[in-house]
Amino acid sequence: MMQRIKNLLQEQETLITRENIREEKSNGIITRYQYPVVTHEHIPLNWRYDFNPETNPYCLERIGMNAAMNSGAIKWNGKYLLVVRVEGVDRKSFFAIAESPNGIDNFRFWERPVTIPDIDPAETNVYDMRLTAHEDGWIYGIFCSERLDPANDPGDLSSAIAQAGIVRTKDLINWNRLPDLQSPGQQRNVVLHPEFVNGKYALYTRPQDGFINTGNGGGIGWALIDDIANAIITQETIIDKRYYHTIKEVKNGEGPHPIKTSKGWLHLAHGVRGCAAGLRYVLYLYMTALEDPTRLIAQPTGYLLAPQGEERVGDVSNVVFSNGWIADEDGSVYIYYASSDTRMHVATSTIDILVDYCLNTPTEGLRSVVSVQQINELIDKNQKYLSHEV
Ligand code: M1P
Repeated sequence: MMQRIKNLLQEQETLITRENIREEKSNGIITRYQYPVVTHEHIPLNWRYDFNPETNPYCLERIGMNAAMNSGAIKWNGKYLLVVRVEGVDRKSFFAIAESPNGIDNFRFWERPVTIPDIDPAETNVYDMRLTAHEDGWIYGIFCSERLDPANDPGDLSSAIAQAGIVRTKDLINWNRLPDLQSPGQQRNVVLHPEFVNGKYALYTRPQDGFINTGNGGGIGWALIDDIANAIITQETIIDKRYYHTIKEVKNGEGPHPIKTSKGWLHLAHGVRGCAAGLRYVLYLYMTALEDPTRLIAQPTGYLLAPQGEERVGDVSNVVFSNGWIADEDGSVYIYYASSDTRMHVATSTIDILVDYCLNTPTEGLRSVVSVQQINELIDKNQKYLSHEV
């Protein structure tokens, strides 16, 4: 093998096995870590280089990788798995599984990328898979399936159609493809609820008028599906609305499927607002009732996690996005998020802390005057503690 390949393998091994370090500074709700957990540099070298000196005498990278981002997550056989959205330098995304023994470092890709059965030659790009181990016994992956809009004017090579592709597996190696979700409009950020509801499959949806703009799509939706092998949305209700002058004014989308807690379903989502720099994506939490996952019971104001430091910059700057988290048996929660459509990170917390945050953070008041009122209420509550100190 060429010496350069040996050196590259060595460098990659050092990157993969680097210990991740907890950041000391925390608001008590989540803990960030110093290094991204997966980057395009983690992608195996034998996917990128031809190791044969005869056919690659200059030892050039033959297939370049651009990003490792928006990843689904699941705990599987005691390991923490990410179904990473890998994006090549050709702008095409595909899925590949990276596995870690502890959830915070040592993520290593499996031998080969995931092979998704091809059911339509017009499908051009696939991305952002949400994994759900459903009570029916299958593990489902729902992802965005994208193609050029056939109704485009000639010369318009940008307007596209987003719809939800559905696969299922029992071993995360062999994936069966089901027909795409049929929806009256476009869909991105579709997520399968892990339990049957009224005997039906339940989906979190994100109705949108166009490929980028949600238009009249009022927020995160909910739809019951009779047959997952022929999934059709007949009725959709909005359960988490968008509001003027909030972090989700422009659009929002369900992250991974919600975690079941004793106090309700705990949801992670992204919210988007516009500003002079473009769109700003942040992550937020909300809760719905156990017996009725469509009924909101907690809407803590503002964001849980926003891009900071190097997270702010990347291919699509000022973005954090999550479609994967893992709730461990001991109550720990690993929130996997991508920054700026470029790299993957982890933030940790616990179910108890996240539920406490949801139930006891003031609710969005929609006006500055309410924000000031909320601060004054907290100051008043704290008075007696301050006087004790003095
Ligand atoms: O570029 C930011 C994100 O934009 C889209 O998300 P949404 O549909 O909510 O706007 C997706 O393309 C996502 O992959 C991307 O990270």
